[in-house]
Amino acid sequence: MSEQTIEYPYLVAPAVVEEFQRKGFVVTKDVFTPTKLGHYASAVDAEVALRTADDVRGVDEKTTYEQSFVQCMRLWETNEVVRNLSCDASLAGIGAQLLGVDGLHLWQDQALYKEPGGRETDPHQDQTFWPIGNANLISAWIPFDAVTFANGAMAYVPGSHKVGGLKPVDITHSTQPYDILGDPALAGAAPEWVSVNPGNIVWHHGFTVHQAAANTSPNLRRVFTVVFVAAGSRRTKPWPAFPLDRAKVPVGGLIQGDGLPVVWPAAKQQPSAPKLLGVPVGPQFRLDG
Ligand SMILES: O=C(O)CCC(=O)C(=O)O
Repeated sequence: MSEQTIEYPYLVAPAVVEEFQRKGFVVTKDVFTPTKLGHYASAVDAEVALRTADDVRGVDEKTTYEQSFVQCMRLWETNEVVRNLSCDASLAGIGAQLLGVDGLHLWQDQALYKEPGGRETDPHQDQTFWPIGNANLISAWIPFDAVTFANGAMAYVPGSHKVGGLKPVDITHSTQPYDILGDPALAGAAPEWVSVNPGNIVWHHGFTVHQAAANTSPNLRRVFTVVFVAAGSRRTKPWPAFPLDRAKVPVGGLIQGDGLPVVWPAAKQQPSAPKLLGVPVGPQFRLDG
């Protein structure tokens, strides 16, 4: 990859790339100005409000999983301002630099709003949820408010991305979640808590073991996440995964197609929304028919 010729809107210092590659997570500072972040946050707020308008339950009336956060997925598909955020070239360019890859597809975005009184998010790896094997995957965790341990900060197990996929954790609690922190591969390594101010972004690798604290504050913890997968990655298993099934990606096929736009290198034109939005089933989606 000829880095000299690539113009990144946000250039990541080599020490930050090195930290990400060593620990599997890192903070990038001042990615968005307060004005730009506020503009994006208002759009995500509006989309979350629209999608949850019928849900009047208090946090203690929700399922264990729902008590971790209000989860609204694929907001870029229905809101043009959120699309600008999820396809933002600064963001995707940072993801490419941290992973050390030439190209990225958007995998998914989602709002994760942890309500006051919301429980912790159980320790897990993201990538084992999806039939994509060892694909290079990275997630941007974008807080709209200052986040500390008291209102739901994340903690990451340093170096855990290097152990690869462990047993998947059922964070939905439909079965007893696997105690991944006790996995021998992690050798008892302790998660590191990360406080973060709005404008800054915490990045983690798809195999990094992470969790979030409960929200003991009186305020909503508003976070938006965008997940990118390296161009050239392939589907490895047949089990269902909405973005792959929608784009009709077969086992062994490249992860690309409608709903999986290339976001790095940045296109001159904004990617368009996929033709098929699917039917929402809670935060998830299924294909029609
Ligand atoms: O924000 C949270 O509570 C959990 C976030 C998470 O697990 C993720 O972004 O992968």
